[in-house]
Amino acid sequence: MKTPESFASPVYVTRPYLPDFDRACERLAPVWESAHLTNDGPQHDLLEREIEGVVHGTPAALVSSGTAALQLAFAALALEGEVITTPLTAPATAHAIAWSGMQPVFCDIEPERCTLDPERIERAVTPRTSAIVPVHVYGMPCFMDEIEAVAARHGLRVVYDAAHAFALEVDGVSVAGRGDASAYSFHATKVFHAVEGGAVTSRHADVVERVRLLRNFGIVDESTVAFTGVNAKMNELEAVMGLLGLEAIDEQLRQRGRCDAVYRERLAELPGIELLREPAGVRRNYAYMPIRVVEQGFGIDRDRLHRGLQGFNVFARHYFSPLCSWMPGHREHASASPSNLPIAEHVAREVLCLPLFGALAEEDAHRICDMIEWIGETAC
Ligand code: T4K
Repeated sequence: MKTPESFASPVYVTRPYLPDFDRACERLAPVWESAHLTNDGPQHDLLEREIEGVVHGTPAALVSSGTAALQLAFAALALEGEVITTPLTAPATAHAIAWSGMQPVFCDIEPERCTLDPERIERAVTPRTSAIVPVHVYGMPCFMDEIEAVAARHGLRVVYDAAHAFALEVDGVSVAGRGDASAYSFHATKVFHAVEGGAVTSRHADVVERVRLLRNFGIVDESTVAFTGVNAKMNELEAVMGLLGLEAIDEQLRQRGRCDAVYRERLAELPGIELLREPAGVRRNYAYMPIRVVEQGFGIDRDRLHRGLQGFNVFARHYFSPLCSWMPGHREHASASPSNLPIAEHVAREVLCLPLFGALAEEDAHRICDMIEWIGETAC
């Protein structure tokens, strides 16, 4: 096989969607004219309503980040004690639990989608457990029916970390209304973004109302502060970026889907490369393109492939290694023991997320597959 040609400029794991600059200026003009920059401005309120449309009418409250969405959802539900979660996630998930004064208790994942294993959750429940925080990691929906059945048996709340789940639907229904709440991230690296930002969605309208107060110090009006809130508001500039992003989201998702299809077609049969199975009945959002590099089949391990791709100017990422259970502040807990998390430990050593974003051309995805094939063939 001929040595593939490197990309002239770096290809990152993701690239945020940027609207046309003149269009952005046009949409920003009303903000300049009104000088209303934050605190429930008109752009903010418009985006909040648009997001409720995306999640099929589930009530939604915009916040300043996905991390704030988790923390405010926990506060709105008055969670305490222990919270069962996955170690294969961004630090934000476990950190948000800890910053809320709770103990993250790690439970292993299942290998099909790399989400929390419902069968293992039950063993982690103690009298101190108040909730389960599953993550729709890589945009793969969790096994929600099974998880919610465990929660119902033990009287636990379920807060989904939906940072990767924008526009994700199962059997035609948005995942936003599942459990007691979902926490979305609208960070620049996400499928849909507002530069920074996030949202709490919940089928319980009172939970969303509480988040709306919590994000603004608990202020009800000029004379009334209901409780101890915080500043977790999205501002008008971010809201405009979000509104502009929504104008292009369908095409962004379609292009991600086209590249995902190229990767799947080209890599499915490659020895030593494993893909997550596409679940039936799911409207995917193609948030990430995780592959597993099995050294025995591929010839070299994940880290060597990672470095090999860098040699071609391709900057894949090993999300989510380190596992949260390896991090100081979390690794001391008994549930963080590798023997408790065998599948997550395995995945963390093999996973590599390939570039996937709306501006990636199918041709580029093909070139990245050529590079992976070449690295595998020549490295042995
Ligand atoms: N739950 C889960 C499961 C999450 O994944 C996250 C966030 C959260 C909760 C919390 O949500 P937020 O509070 O962040 O809203 C990134 C993001 O910073 C983080 O939001 C995200 N997860 C995590 C998975 O990824 P890094 O450290 O990998 O980002 P960084 O700066 O290395 O960016 C990755 C690549 O993206 C760069 O190589 C180039 C490209 N990029 C990035 C940014 C920020 C751009 O092209 N432009 C940009 O502005 O954490």
